[in-house]
Amino acid sequence: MVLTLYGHPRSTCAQRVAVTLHEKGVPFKFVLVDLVKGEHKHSSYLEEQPFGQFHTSNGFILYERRAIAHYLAEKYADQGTPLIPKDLKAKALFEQAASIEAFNYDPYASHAVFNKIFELE
Ligand SMILES: N[C@@H](CCC(=O)N[C@@H](CS)C(=O)NCC(=O)O)C(=O)O
Repeated sequence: MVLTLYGHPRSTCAQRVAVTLHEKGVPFKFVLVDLVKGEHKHSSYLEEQPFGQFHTSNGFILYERRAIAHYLAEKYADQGTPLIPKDLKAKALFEQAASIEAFNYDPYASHAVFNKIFELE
């Protein structure tokens, strides 16, 4: 079953997953969820994603961009660009960088993106 990415093309969360799929050479289907029209808050959508945000499914529903990217990196470890190191210390440094991105960088960068690019705040 082909993996389907449900999201909006301008969503940086969905874009991150799309980049991961591209790097791993995984074909996928993109289904537009129109955030402007509020499609992500419809009851039918909330049955698959209770937070009303983007997600992926290939029969296995998954959300949270970092969880999806890690899942794809490990599921397709043997194809495309290697994304998560196997060596213990290299992997620890990867996890360190991932935590810095999630907790020290993204909270500030995402506000700047929303302010300066999307002008939403
Ligand atoms: N913690 C989630 C956040 C997902 C998220 O905020 N997605 C945005 C698009 S980038 C969204 O769908 N926003 C709509 C909303 O939260 O109502 C993740 O890291 O994937």
